[in-house]
Order: sequence, then structure tokens, then C-alpha cells
Amino acid sequence: MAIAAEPAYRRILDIDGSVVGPLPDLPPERLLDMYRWMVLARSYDERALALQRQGRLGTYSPLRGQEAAQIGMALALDPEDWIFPTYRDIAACFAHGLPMERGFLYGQGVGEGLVIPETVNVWPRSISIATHVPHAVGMAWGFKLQGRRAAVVASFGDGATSKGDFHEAANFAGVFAVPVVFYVQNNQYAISVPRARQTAAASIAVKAVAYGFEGVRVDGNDILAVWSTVRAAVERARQGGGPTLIEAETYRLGAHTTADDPTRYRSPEEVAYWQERDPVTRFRRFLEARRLWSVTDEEALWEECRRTVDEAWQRAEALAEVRPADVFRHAWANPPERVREQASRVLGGA
Ligand SMILES: Cc1ncc(C[n+]2csc(CCOP(=O)(O)OP(=O)(O)O)c2C)c(N)n1
Repeated sequence: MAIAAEPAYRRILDIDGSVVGPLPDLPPERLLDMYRWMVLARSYDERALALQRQGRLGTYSPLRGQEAAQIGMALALDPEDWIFPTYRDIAACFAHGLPMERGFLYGQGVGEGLVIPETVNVWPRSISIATHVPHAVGMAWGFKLQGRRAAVVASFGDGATSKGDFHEAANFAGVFAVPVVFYVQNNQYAISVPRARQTAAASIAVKAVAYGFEGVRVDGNDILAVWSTVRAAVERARQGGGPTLIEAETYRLGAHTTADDPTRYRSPEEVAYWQERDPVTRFRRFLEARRLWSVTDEEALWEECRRTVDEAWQRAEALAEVRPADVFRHAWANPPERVREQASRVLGGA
């Protein structure tokens, strides 16, 4: 297959929700399910931030603004497909089956928060930038060797594309034509480093050309465009068509983490520009225009989602037993002296 030198750009919904591209053939209940997941993602995000500020959760990486990019990707997968996520991808993990209380348990510093149920095809979230990308390719290669029809989505940020791990993984995936989708949520920043300082290339998607497979740019705040683009890429991967690099262009509306102050590196005008492109509002306007949604529905949905999040928090609180000793338990069979010293300082010699 000839690879286009210039990546295609996909958008279906304009910022006011009007249709400007080919609509995927999805029944109303699927569209409403997508919207429900986006509102659930935002509800979780708001609650997690509040809990962190109350000192009840550790550092949290807000996902506000990236709901379409995460939910559109996750809902485009079949249950046998895998997601290799980052710390920020918690909403994608939920939409692919991770129980919500695991998100809270993780934030509470409880080991169980990192345990993925057997039936859920989600890898533990990677905090080390890009280190999970070669692992995703390895799993996809395994699927190919076993003749399994499943695809793997490696999700990461624009910043991760400056790591060698990404390039090694992409090169290998191209050569061995493995069923992987490199899914870059380009949220315009890697902490305070803007996209323009990340690469001199015109896009991130164009990097795929050098590795011999297709790169696509998609409006990452348009859930229908994200869904269609990811769906096409995973279907092609499952059928032996090899990898795709998708660059979902989006924006992190909140801080990098709860330890960050974004007002130090970006202007209110820039944030306002992206606020107008809010993915949740955009999709709601589309649903309203098609008479699938009303103000009453909106109120009821927010209430339901907040209740769902609250119930997950209650379950997490009931399960959470914070054991400081756990921090030292799983990394070393024989801890070196400095780690033993740290442990005795933290645990008071216990
Ligand atoms: C290997 C490694 N180096 C550095 C860091 C510190 N760090 C945490 S987040 C981050 C920026 C990542 O940006 P990006 O990949 O664009 O993802 P985003 O946070 O924007 O979703 C860095 C450098 C890390 N976690 N891992």
C-alpha cells in the first residue's frame, strides 16, 4: 500500500456541533452512550480533583478537555483489544471495563488500585513516559504470531514522541506489521513544554511515513471523528494491515497534575480558545440539533453520573487500607541498604 506523504485530517463535527464530515453509521442509543461516557469521565475528573484538594487522594492528572479523545478511542475497540494507557488515560480505562473504584484506590496509594481484573484488557497505567509503547508492540506482535484477531492501542502524549522508546517501537511495528495503533493525544503540552518545542516536524502523524505506515491527524475534540478513525485503524490491524499512527489534536484544559500551575506557561486567551472547542459541549450540541437530547436529559444525566462516581468512591473508601509498608514490598527481593534505610525511616523501624 502506498503511504501518503501528508497525513489526512479527519473532522466530522465542527465546534458548534454541526456536521462537516461523513457520519459513522451509529444508532441513537450508541450516540447517547458515547455522551454518557463523556459526562461520566468529566464527573470523575471533577470529583478526583476535589478529593485531591481535600488530601484524600494523591497527585492526580486531570483529563478535562480530553474526554472525546479518550472515550472515542476506547469505545471504538472490541473487548478483546487492549489499551496500554498513561496516567492521564483513566477515562479510557473505565470505558474499556476498568471498575471505577480502581481509579480511586490507585489515587489513595492502595496496591489493589493497580490490579486489573482478569477480564479487562487494560495494561496498568504507565507513569514513565513512553516506556509502555514497546511493550504494547510486543503484545501485538504476540497476537500476530498466535494468529489472534485482536489489536493493541498504545496511548501516549506528544511529549512521549521525543523518547527513543516510541521510535524503536514504531520502527519494529512497521517492519513486522504488527496489529498496533499508536494513539497520540497531542494535548499541546508536555507539562510546560509546548508542542512547537517538541518537534520541528509539521505534525506528529507525519512521523509514521518514515516507519512505513500510515499517519492520520484527527480533531481529538470531536468524538465521532476519533471513534471512526480509531475504529478503521483497529479493524485494519486485526485484518493483518499493520500499524497506524493517529494524532488526536486536543487540549488539556486543566493543569498537568495537581502539582502544576499552568498559568505560568500559557495565556488566558489560549485557554479560552480551546474552551470554545470543549468536546463535551460540542457533542451535546450535535445531539440537541438531532433532537436526541434536552435540558431535562442533561440534568438527569449529570445527577446519575455524579451518583455513579460517588458510589465508586464509597466502595473505594470501604476497601482502602493504606499500608505504607507496601511502597517497599514489591520492587526488591533483597532491598539495597539505602532502601532499607528509607523503609526504616518511613516505618519507624518496623
Ligand atoms: C521517563 C520519564 N521521564 C520524565 C518523566 C516526567 N514527566 C512526567 S509527565 C511528563 C510530560 C509528558 O507529556 P506528554 O507525553 O505530552 O503527556 P501529557 O502529560 O501531556 O498527557 C514528563 C516529562 C516521566 N514521568 N518519565
